[in-house]
This record gives sequence, structure tokens and C-alpha cells, in this order.
Amino acid sequence: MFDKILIANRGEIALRVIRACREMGIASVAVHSTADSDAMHVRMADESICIGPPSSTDSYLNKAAIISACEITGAQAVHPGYGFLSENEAFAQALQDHGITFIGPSAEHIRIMGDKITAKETALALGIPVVPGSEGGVANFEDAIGVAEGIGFPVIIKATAGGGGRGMKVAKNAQELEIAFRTARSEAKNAFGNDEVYIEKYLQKPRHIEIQVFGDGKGNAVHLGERDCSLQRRHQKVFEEAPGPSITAEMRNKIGNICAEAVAKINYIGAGTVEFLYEDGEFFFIEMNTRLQVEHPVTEAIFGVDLVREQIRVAAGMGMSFTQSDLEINGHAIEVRINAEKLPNFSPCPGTVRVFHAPGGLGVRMDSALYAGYSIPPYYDSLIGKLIVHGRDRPEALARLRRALGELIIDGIDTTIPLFSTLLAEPDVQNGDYNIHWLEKWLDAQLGQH
Ligand code: MV4
Repeated sequence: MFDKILIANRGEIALRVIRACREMGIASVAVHSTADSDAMHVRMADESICIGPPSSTDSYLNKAAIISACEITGAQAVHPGYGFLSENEAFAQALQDHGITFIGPSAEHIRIMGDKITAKETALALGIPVVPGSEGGVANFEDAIGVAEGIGFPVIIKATAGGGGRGMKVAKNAQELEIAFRTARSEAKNAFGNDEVYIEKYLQKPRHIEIQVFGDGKGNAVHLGERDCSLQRRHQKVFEEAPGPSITAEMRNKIGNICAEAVAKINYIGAGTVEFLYEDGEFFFIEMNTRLQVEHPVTEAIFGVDLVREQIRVAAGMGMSFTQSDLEINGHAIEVRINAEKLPNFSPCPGTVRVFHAPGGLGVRMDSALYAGYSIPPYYDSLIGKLIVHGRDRPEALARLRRALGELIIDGIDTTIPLFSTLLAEPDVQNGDYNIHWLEKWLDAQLGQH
């Protein structure tokens, strides 16, 4: 096992990893920018080292500075958290070249899942159901029309190099396709420096369901069910839950086993998430994330496992501490993301926190790097906390979330907290009756009322 791990991240996820290290008797090293000298992750780690100026490009994304920090502190492994360098193939490779363990999948697995077309081809080859569409990239409009007529309209054009919903265009007929195809290519070229696009059948009202998988790198892998992350705004998830309100045990086991077998076949190591669109009882692969995700705590809650501990174990060459038959779902968990943003426009709103009071009690987990007096720097993501609740069933989790939100106090800055109390009063949310478009429609309707 490692003696010392460096955490190449900040905020709540850095604390999450430091906590796992501490429970495992592993020393932790925090890295930080000059804007983060007073950040909680610096205070909580055993050691810390400054790696650059505020801009993330020069600090949290600075591979050379992070590798130097490992050499200086003697850290044997790096946990990348999520975002930043967590899915950076070159970083994973550079660490390996320096004899430092990347706590995550191999550079090769990051590569094959990073490129959307390669990911889809890999998924198809591994027996994962994918959205009907073009086989690889579509070079010209004639081919695009051919594919669209084969699968039927509406279709969606996606940039191979895109992600997070960028570079997508929907076309309802051949006429729209001509314009959409041309703009999608030129936008992809401008945004990503790569004009390759591909075409898929457009699913109109799907849910976003993702399967948590975990491999030991030696051909063994498990799944830890699904999360429903359909409630999102501009491709930013807002509310996530596990299990998915629409998923039966039979469907879960079927798609879960397909995903676990797929990643076992490639000797995948560590945590991964296979993302699907789910419509009318069918799963369609869209992407795979080769990292620990923001919303991993809802899975931890219902399975009673520590995913970061398992990541560290497998990275050290030990096995996972459980097998598929040990994994059983217990109750229901919900996470809400708390952002330093001003409603109704969700405009980033950094500033100084005057009061911070985290909720507590049975089934409540608050992951946050806030403290009273902390000044949130303007340079990074606006996520400042995650409130996760766990109950014996969905109604209990919802009641617990309402109760915990009532206890939570963050004063001095604007946050997205008020959104959740309003959201919880909605019958569709209470009934779990929503899809990927529900939240944006609801937010538009709310604005209309004011
Ligand atoms: C789609 C789709 C409908 N049909 N693909 C958006 C981001 C990227 N991860 C995939 N996305 C979508 N792909 C087909 N064939 C609708 C979306 C989509 C979406 C997906 C997940 C969560 C929220 C979304 C919001 C708008 C569109």
C-alpha cells in the first residue's frame, strides 16, 4: 500500500480523498494555487505545496508542477479527483513514465473512452447497446442523408471531439439536416480543432441513467447499479438519485452485468461510469467517464461502500474488498449540488462566506470545503457543496432532504439552495416522473410566473 498520496484537485473532492487516505493510514499531500492558500483542502492535508498562480491552466492543470510536487514530497501516487486532469491521457502516461501511480484507469483506457466515436465502437464491440446511427464519422452531406434515412428522423449530429453537450445539432428532416450538418462541422472545427461529426437517432424524452462500474485491473469487475441524473440544466447536473425511480431490479441486473462484463474484458481498473439515455425500457450508450464522478456518494450510500478507498486499493494492486454477490442495495439516496450562483440565472457568485452551518442527523452527509470566513475565489467551478441524504425508501429520502435543507445555512453569498425547496414541492419530482428536459422546462415556466 502507498505511504503517501498527492491529491491533484481542490474543494470538496480533495477533502473526500484526504478523508479516505486518513482512514487508510496514508499521508496526504494537497496541491494548491496561490488563490487557494487558505482553502480547506490545504488545511486538512498532512502537507501542502503551491503549484502555481490562480489560473487552473497554470496550477491544477500544470502536469509538470504536479509531478515535481510528487518528487519533492515523495508521494507515490496521485488521485486526480474529477475534472482537471482526471481524464487526461497524457497526464496518466507522464505519471507512469515517472514511476508514480495514477489512481485511475490506464492512459489507453482514458484514450479509447475520451474520443466519442472510439468509445461507441468499443462499447458496441463489448456488447453494450448503443444509439442507432452512423458507423464512425460522417464525411459529407450525402452520407449524412443516407444514415438519417436509414435510422429515420429526427437525428442528432454530434462532434466527435465534443462533450458536455457542446457541438450537438438536431434535425427533424432532410432540409434541416443540410444546415445542421454544415454548422455542426464548422462549429466543431472552431471549438475543438476537429471537424469530425457523427449521427445518431435523436431520442426525444430520455432519462440520463448511468451505471457505476468498478474493475480490479485483473479481469474482475462489478457494477454498483445506476444513478438517475436527468435533472440537469445546460448539461450541469443539479439533482441525482440512486436507485433510478424507473429502473426495476431485472433491468438493473441486465444492463449492470453487461457493463461489468465489458469492463472486465478490457481489464479496466478503478471506478468508471457508463452513461446511457434510457427511453421506453431501453438503454442506449452515449459515453463512458473514466473517473470518480461528483455524484458517487449516492451510490456509496445505497451500497455502503467507500469508492475512493476501493480506488486506492486497486491502484496499489490489491483486489476490491467486495464481489458482485456482496453488493446489495439498501434504501434510496439523493444528492443536490450546491453552487455559489445567483438565481434565477445561475450567474457565478463568488464572495466571502459569513455563516456556514451544515445539516446533520441520520442519513445526512454534507461534502463541502466551506468554512465561516472563507472567501470563494472566482477562478474555479461554482460547486461549493453536495448534500446527500439516505433513507429506507424514496419518500423517506425526500423528507430527509427537505428537513436537511431547512437546517443548512450558507450566509454571505448567493447559492442554489432555494431552488431545491421549490423543486421538492413539485409532484413530478415527488413521483420521480421526469426526463432530461424536465428541469429546463420547469425553470422557464418559473421565470414566466415572475
Ligand atoms: C443525445 C440526446 C438525444 N438523442 N443523443 C447531451 C450531452 C451528451 N452527453 C449527450 N447528450 C444528448 N445526447 C441522442 N441520440 C440528448 C442529449 C441531451 C442530454 C443528455 C443527457 C443529459 C442531459 C441532456 C440534455 C440535452 C440533450
